[in-house]
Amino acid sequence: MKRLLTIQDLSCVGQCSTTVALPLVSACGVECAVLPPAILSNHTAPGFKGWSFCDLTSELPKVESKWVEQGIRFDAFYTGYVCESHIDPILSIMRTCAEPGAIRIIDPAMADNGALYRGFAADFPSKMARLCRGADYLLPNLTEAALLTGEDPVRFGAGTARPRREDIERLISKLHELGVRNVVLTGVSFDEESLGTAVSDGKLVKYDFNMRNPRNSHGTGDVFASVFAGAILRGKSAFDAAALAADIVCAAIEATPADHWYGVSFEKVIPSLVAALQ
Ligand code: PXL
Repeated sequence: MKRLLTIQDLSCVGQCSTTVALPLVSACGVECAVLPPAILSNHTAPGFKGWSFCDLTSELPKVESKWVEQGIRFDAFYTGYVCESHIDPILSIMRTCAEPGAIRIIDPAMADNGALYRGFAADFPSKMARLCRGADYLLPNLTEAALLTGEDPVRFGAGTARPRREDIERLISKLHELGVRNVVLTGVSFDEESLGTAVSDGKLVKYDFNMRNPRNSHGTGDVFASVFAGAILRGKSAFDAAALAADIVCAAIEATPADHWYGVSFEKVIPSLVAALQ
């Protein structure tokens, strides 16, 4: 069994980051170790009125040295929502605790709908870009992709934005120039009805679309990235992993009760994920 380390916050309530990654990566049949660089009472998206934030930056080198002492290494790293102070310690852990050939899956979780999440400074994307360099798979949404490449996040990522194929492919080339091997861009849409991903290995861009669900759901990026990471470690191609992840996201949105506002009910679709990877 492959062993993956996910590094992203622990939001105690909210169905995002670590509380999504641990069950979904495990359901894929991949061992999931966790390293939360911060603990929050809940996520920071609108709906919650506030949040507590316990920063664990100073713990990261201590954890790393214990792992190095004991020869604990990982086949893959999957990072999500992190803050500026976490980036150098994470880069160090990904160097010192890697099995030979370990892969890096980076979700630059910092923005959506044309804007940075609350709490991030305007220059944060340039810090996140340092974490993206050397990624085997980079999983931005359109807003994050624009912010990482100096493009206009509103033009690409706001609700009404519908960039053309040539714009999408320019964005993807710029993401490869950051030092990324494979780009999996989410939130791509060329018409009203569909929403999908563009998957690029630097030579060819392939698109996959599902029916758009008009509901505005939170935490879907984390569901997508977690299933993608698990499926990659189970030997799927980037395109097949992205297509499976998108199907699971759609099913999770559909399974979510109408009055459930802070996340999606991914728990209900775990059986179909397990079956898909059997
Ligand atoms: O789902 C991304 C995410 C993760 N962690 C925290 C968040 C968000 C999005 O808002 O606030 C703490």
